[in-house]
Amino acid sequence: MRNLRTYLLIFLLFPLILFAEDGSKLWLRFPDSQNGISAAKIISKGKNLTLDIAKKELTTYWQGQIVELRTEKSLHYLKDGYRIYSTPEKIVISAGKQTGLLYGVYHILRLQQTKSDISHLNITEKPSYDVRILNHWDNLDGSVERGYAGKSLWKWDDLPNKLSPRYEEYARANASIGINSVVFNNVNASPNMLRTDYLQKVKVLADIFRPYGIRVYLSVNFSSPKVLGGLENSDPLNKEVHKWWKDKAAEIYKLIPDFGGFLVKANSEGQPGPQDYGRTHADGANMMADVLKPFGGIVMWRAFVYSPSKEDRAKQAYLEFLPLDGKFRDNVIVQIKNGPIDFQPREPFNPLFGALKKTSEMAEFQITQEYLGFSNHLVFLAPLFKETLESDTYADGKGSTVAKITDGSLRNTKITAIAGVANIGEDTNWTGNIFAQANWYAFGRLAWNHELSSEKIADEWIKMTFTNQQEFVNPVKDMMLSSRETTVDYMMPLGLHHIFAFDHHYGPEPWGDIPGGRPDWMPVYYHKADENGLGFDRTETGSNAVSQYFPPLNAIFGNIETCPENLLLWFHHVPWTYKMKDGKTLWEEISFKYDSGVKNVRAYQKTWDKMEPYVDAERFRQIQSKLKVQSKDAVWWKDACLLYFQTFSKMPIPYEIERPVHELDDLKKIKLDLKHHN
Ligand code: GCW
Repeated sequence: MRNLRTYLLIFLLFPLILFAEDGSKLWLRFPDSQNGISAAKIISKGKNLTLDIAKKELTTYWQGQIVELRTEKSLHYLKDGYRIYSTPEKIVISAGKQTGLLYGVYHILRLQQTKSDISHLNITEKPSYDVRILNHWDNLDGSVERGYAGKSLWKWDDLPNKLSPRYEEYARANASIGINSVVFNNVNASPNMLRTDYLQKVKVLADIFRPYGIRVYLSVNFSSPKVLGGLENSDPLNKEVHKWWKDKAAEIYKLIPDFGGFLVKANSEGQPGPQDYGRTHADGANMMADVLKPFGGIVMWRAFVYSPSKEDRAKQAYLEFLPLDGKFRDNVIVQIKNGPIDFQPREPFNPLFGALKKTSEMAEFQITQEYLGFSNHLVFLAPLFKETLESDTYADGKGSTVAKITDGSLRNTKITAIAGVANIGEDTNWTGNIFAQANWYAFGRLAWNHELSSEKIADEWIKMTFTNQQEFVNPVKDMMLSSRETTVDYMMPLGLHHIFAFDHHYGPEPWGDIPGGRPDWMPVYYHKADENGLGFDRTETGSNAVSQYFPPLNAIFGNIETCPENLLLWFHHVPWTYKMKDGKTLWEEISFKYDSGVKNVRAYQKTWDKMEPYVDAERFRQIQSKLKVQSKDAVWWKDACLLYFQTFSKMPIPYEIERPVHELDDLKKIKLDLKHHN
């Protein structure tokens, strides 16, 4: 009897389980042609796993005319790109490689899903970057550094025998937006990653990903020869060390012939590196590059290096790497965070971009929201990514944007690449917040084509993920497009940075100054509030970080009158009474900024509540509830920062704005128990 009831229940619940709107489908919500009419007649020659996937996607989801898939040698110059054009009878997708055909198929499915005109197609696409890579900061124990979507997707204990279906779903999602490379493990890398048993697990994942056009890479620990190989040291100039890496490379390529290469964090935040042996970053990178070279592998060497010294942290990577320009092998690419400090809500671009004239450079962005409210806050990151990419470095004269410096169009760069630190975990909806899926999507789309506008990317994502109804698309798009600026306003307006709670970085702690702690990890190091004013003097009278920028930027940033106001406190220590362009004093301006951040989040709540008729109840509620948290957090940020800075400015919070609802002393007592796994 009981059994019968259970069966009945399962039977009744089955449709609910099947159609659960839990966000797991991401933007891949193509109408199933089983429910409609599949008109996909595919003409294609050849057989190959990638082509099989392309065909399967078409037969399952395409509802338009006949599609011909055709590889053409003459299109090799498009790399992973493709051509799509219409003839009266059919749509032709042609590409130099099968992966190009797969990307072309996702392109027309996207057009179908966004209800775009597909009657006269004439499209040629070539990706902006060759290597479009996600960096997972996943540890072998299943934790994820700075991960806010549950544990790691990679089940190392189950591999290589037990395979989660999500591995393939993940590969498909990446392929659908053009991501073609993956680093599985944290840059704070365990030497064990290179153990033979782990490499066998990696091989199995590589085999699943390969048909989706994805190559795998690993973060490696510089001390691996010593820790894993039992050698005396890991000195890059030690012949035995070189041999160890050479043998390791051979072992890897035997298992994974198309292995991409290594990502290395060395001599940074306690990680080992060549400097432990008096060698340079170039010595370390080149040694690895040499062992990978015969197999076609590359080294992505991170420039995120700084130590607690008298020198302004923002200047250190540049000082370290500039003397090494021209000393790196041609299969080394220096991976540079978008800003000079660390993925803050707003930073100027990193002055290393363009400065290394004889070295390949790539940008690293953070998709995971370490400094942007974790997976609780709705912050659409395309505008942040684009702000950096479109920044003019002036390195080779006007128009030397970060995008052009890194995509090879300005310089004859051997390798072109772009990296995003993944926000993906085992949560059902992959990213912990449905709107955070848009950041994974945006990174992929910009890696494919950095000229796409944020507006276009948001528009596509909303239509694919939710609905094409304009009543939904327009307000939600507005909300997404303004969300990054809103977050800057309630967290760190006008160039403020790194005033987060210690270690976990969730919430405000501008008063943070732990006695005996590393000064460059303390908020007071960054905002320098005192009775005169606020901000870090990086002009000639201060740390002179401005000198690391090419003219005319050094002068523009260095002059308080010409410095863009959204970076004012990054570069200047500004008097509280300083008159801003709108006539307000700095103190008033900053107060209004915090207030406007809060008001905008409240407005997002209203916008979202009105969207209820257009979205399924499940996703509606999830997002509604996240916005409540964001709203509360925004007030927390505003009160904490204004009440604290007021102890220096000694001026009233402008009477037009909402009064604080917290006591500063209470806010100072908040200690969240959010462990971060290093
Ligand atoms: O911002 C810091 C993070 C660390 C991270 C480091 C890095 C992986 O707080 O968690 O370590 O950046 O990028 O190496």
